[in-house]
Amino acid sequence: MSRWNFLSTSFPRPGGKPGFWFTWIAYLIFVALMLGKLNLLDHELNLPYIDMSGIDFLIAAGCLLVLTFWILWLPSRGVLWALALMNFLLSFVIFADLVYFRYFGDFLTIPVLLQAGQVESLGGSIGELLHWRDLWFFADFPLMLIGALWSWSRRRKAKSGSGYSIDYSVNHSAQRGSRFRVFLTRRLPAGLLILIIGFSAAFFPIRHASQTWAKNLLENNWWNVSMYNVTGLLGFHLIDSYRYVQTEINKGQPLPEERLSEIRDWFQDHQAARSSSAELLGAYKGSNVVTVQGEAFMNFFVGKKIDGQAITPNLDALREDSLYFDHFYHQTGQGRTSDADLATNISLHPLPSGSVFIRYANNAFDTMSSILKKEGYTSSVFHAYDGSFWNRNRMYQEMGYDHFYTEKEFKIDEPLGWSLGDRSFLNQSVGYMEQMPEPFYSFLITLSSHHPYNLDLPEEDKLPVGEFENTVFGDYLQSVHYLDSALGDMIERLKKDGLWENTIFVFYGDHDFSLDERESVSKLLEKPVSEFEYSQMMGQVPLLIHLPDGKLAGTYSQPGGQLDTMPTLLNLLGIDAGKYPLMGRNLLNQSDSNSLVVLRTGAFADGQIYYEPSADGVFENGICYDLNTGQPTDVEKARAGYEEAVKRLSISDDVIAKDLIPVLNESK
Ligand code: GP9
Ligand code: MN
Repeated sequence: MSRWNFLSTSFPRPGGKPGFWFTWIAYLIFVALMLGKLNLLDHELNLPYIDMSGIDFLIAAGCLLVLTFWILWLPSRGVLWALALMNFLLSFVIFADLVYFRYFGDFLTIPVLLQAGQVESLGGSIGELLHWRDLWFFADFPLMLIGALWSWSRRRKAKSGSGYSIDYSVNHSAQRGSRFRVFLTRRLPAGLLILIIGFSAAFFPIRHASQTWAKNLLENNWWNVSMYNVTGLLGFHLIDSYRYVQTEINKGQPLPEERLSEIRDWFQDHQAARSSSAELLGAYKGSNVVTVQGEAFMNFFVGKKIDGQAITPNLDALREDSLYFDHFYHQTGQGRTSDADLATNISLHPLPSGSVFIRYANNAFDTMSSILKKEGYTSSVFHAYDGSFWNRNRMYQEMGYDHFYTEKEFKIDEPLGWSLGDRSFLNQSVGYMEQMPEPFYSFLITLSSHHPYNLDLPEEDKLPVGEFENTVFGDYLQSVHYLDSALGDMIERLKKDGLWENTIFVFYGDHDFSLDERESVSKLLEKPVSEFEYSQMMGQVPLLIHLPDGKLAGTYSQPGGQLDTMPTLLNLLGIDAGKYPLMGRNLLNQSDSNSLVVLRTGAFADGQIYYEPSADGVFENGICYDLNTGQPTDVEKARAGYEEAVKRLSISDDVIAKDLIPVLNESK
């Protein structure tokens, strides 16, 4: 027998088992199809640094072999079923990643899949994200079906006597013995060979990249896109799964003492940045706080007009006697709305993958609600939607709210978009506040301006959007104009019922609108918008803080971010935020001139520069922009900020993963 005998065998007889050559050919067709689909995905994503040729192709093929080598260990007939199943599964994964990427600019991860129940609610949006050409991903499915029917009909024929049949007179234990021999001499070595080839093709190039041009790729865990650029999609999912299991295993293990003291020192060193000047500490002690988080509400259109009509007339009026932060960044990650909520109410960074609300709802956090309750506040959160979305029911309990008003507690008298229209939502919420003992903290999350923005608005709420009529961008402007109008009504009511004079009113946007609309934005603003300017617009949301007496009003242009809201508000209420392990800074603290704002992607801004990391994760390949000119400048100017940004993200990740808030509070 030749030593290559594991490769030699025959095609199936009708009704007989498919031979080993047949298995190989089917397997190779499967590999070719999958690589074709991965190539198609890459083409659709159109990312730099990866083009599925050369090394990228080798890694993709290697990962595919590692994922599927075991199929060659199966008995012949099982091979076809396993290939069909894997084709189905992987095609689905590739396609799901594509759709997810079109909306979030990111890849699916295990933690995101654990929040998959939420995908249902994206129904309307998903329709917008599908294209007819996507059918190519499933073009081989009809062939698979024909193959399955063909094999089924041949087996039927064989059973009914025509053609070949199995010889039942053969001794069963002899059959088993020969099957085992076939496994040992053919299938086992074939599968192992494929595993070794696949592992070498994927592992060595990835290791080489992570030791050279993509240094620290695996350690600096902040941007899935840079990981994809090195590992390809399957490699990314393999590493993500490994990391998820590793995180789950590590959850219970305490941090080494040196790391803990490094973290303690960081909070200690930044205590002053969280604290307040003496004259502002407690300037509004005892005031109510009403914070409204606006869905997908960005900053680029605030104060702008379209055909002479203001897009945000009510915010424009509110800006007159409010603090308006016009370089305020959202710091969200995959947890979207829930991340904005975390940043604002807990002052920690979101995770590199998934949502803290879902992954770490059991942690003990210092929250706006829990801290204010110690000062005698009543605290409530309002969101007219299913209370389980983003695991809010559970998380809000841990965050120490007295009550969570979900859709069940609202009269759906203005159905709009996903749920109740913002106008009625805000109005009914104020109705609840009017009954509350003061002081109170109320946190409200709006929903009408959610993707895909195609609201069925009554005529009086429509903003004439001119050339943007019947476009997604036009719909978006309509939806934010509607939220602005609903806010106007809310403020009116707060003024009428006398709450306004004793309330700090806060409004900010949760994140960007998930659209690629640079051209439309430039038309709206009637000026060219550079790529850099557009990326800034995507990163920035407005923050308005109206103080009960309208003092300190003006435009604040130092960079700030959602993590900074909590320390800023606590100090105004007379609570020294320096005492708490928060990662944000007090936006009104003049002594801290650096005002570093770190985004989950590893990008950061300070008063002078904005650093945009490179998709390959290498510091030197990132771009450092001078904020005064908007032009790239020497990347070395960003080095210190970069090191601090990396440090902050990893500290925040450890604080969350190791549930460190109680530990840090103990050691104060
Ligand atoms: C629904 C809402 C969803 O409760 O918070 O917003 P999203 O996270 O998809 O922006
Ligand atoms: Mn949102």
